[in-house]
Amino acid sequence: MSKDVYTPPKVWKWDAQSGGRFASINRPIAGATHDKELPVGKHPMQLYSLGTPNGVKVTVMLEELLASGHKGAEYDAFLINIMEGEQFSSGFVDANPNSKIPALVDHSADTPIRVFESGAILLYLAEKFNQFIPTDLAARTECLSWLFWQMGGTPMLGGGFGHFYAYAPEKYEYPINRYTMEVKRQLDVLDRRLADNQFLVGDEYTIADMAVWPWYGALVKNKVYEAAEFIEAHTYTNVLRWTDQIAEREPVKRGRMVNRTWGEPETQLHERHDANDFDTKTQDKIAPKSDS
Ligand SMILES: N[C@@H](CCC(=O)N[C@@H](CS)C(=O)NCC(=O)O)C(=O)O
Repeated sequence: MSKDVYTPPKVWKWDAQSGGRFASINRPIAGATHDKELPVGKHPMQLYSLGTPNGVKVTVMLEELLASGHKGAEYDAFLINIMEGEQFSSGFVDANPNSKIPALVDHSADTPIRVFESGAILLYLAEKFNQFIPTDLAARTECLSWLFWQMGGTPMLGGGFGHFYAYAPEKYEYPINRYTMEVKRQLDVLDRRLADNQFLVGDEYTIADMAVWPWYGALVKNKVYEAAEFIEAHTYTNVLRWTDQIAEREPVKRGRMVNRTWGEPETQLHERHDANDFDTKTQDKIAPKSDS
């Protein structure tokens, strides 16, 4: 237990940077910091994102829809450099008042429809194209339960465990213990579910898998936070089996490359405007390294 005890003042003031990896972009206020419109490409779907787990959920879904023959899912994926504060441009705030990637604007409607929050984007696309969400009420409800499980629970993994284990300027035992306990519990929830189910909703691959996989799959494969040994990832054998199975899908391989700006060059496609971009990749933007 740390000996440094913080006594909060009566009123918190924004007068010092907290340190840590994201200190430069953290602010206690919302809204735009500068005027700049978002670019708009040629396709119905305009995605403004970055290849973090939250971003990958959506690019995997769009690639899955395209692979299933839904031409209406053609998309332009523009890169939002969150370390440079591009999520605070007036255009981005119009698309997502919460200033976080991913944000989607569907231009196929008479009036463009904006969608923010990765879970809402997955649900919007699943309903629009009637795919990757079961039609049977019980299975659909199970799918939504797992989708909301991810959206509600993962801040404990990213903002809690990942932040204090990997990103905080100093290591403190108390928050690391608290969030490790919770993340291991969550992994056990998944592992038990996947022991007798191929996917989260039985035999059907759905948006629930697309939401959960980029986070928990990356965690057990040591692709976020370098914590696999610490959390004994090898013990979650069913999660590992499911992670590998999903990673084999071609649309998943493509989706995880989009808006990715770190790792081996062949794993990155900074922006995606055409299906051929995967074959003729050009990397002309300097962009941030960020897994979450
Ligand atoms: N609940 C949101 C979380 C999105 C989120 O946290 N995005 C991060 C990157 S993974 C971001 O844009 N951070 C920029 C910032 O906080 O200013 C979602 O699922 O869409």
